Amino acid sequence: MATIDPRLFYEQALVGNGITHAFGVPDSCLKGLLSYLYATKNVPEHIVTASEGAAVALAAGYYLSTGKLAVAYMQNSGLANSLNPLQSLAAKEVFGIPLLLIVGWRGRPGEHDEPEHVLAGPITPSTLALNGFPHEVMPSTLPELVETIARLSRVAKEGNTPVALVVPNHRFGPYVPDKTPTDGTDGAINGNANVITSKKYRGPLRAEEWRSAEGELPLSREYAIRAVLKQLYEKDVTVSSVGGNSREIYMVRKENGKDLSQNFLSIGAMGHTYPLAYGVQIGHSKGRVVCIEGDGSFLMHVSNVAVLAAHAPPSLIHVVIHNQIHCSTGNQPIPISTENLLSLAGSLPYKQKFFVDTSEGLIQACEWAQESTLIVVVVNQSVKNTLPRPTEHPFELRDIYMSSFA
Ligand SMILES: Cc1ncc(C[n+]2csc(CCOP(=O)(O)OP(=O)(O)O)c2C)c(N)n1
Repeated sequence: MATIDPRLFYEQALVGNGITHAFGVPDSCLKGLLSYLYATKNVPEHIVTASEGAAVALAAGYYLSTGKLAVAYMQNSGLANSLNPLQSLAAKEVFGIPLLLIVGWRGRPGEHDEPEHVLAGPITPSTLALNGFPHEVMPSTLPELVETIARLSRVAKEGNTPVALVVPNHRFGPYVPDKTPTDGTDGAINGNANVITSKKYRGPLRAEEWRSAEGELPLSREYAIRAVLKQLYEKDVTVSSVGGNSREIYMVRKENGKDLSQNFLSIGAMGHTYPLAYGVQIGHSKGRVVCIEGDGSFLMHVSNVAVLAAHAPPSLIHVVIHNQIHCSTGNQPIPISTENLLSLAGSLPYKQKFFVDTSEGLIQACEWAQESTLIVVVVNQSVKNTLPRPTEHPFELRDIYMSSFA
């Protein structure tokens, strides 16, 4: 069978259909296409993520600020890794965010493959079908493929849904790169950490010290969120994680009589808030994007932060609210000590890092944030007994948020 030239696929099938950005985790079925992307595209046109869920979240965020489809590519083994943000964020039943999955098809029936693909291979199309994601198998000629991508893009946009191109092995021909492949980043790693502490808070504490501070923390999560929202300029937007912090943002906006055009409340996709915010900032040049995330969510897929923060732009600020619990599900402790959480955060490649536990420290950190920034806010565990939940349909929340980028 003749193979498809990856460059022609990118130029004619993707760019020809208005798709210029691709995010994902490599797969051998996509080898030729990936060689082309590695050799010719840089961040943010091509971003290699630590997990497939982050690729979906990036594509979703990119859509919110640009109204354009992006590719999230993966091996079919990684489809399972991406299902949570697909099902609880992008699905037509939730926010209805169109994007194009390109899924390498290992373990295809009739082809000999490794044992780990024996279960997932044959059920790849039915997994997509079961989730209601329209999909097509990659055809073998370029004109057909251009048509297929046009059709899938149309279905994605008209149906507000993720769609998928399933790619059997050996369909892409080789691409011989004319420069050494990179990791897809601009090489910026681990700038100088700028760690400040408030008067009371002394930076990464030992566990014994931390215990003695328990109960004395002045800030609540709600107060921290109010303080961050007050620091926003007119063109700044937020992306917040599942659970109580999004509900507190909702509460504050409603009591101030404001609409939610500045705030994307990510009611699903736990752990994918930072890639989502990163995707939003790709299409947002007029202001900052502030990602407000609980510590449980942050911890869930922190490897994606470890990759993305290295090349995050100055306009992306990550605020992690450390209350030491999964507050939204009944206050279960998060399975990491503050000492270890701060050590972990301290090792991540943001250019500036602030650890604070007072409102003065938090406000100062927001003012000082000039580059890719992390602010860990250590808060107490007091919350209101009842927090409102958005009554608007997610489509309404999506559309009002997207209106702020018009
Ligand atoms: C993938 C996934 N796993 C689990 C949940 C259930 N869940 C909803 S909110 C939440 C806790 C989030 O904790 P954190 O991010 O620390 O925020 P907090 O509730 O403390 O404000 C959990 C576990 C979920 N929504 N999605």
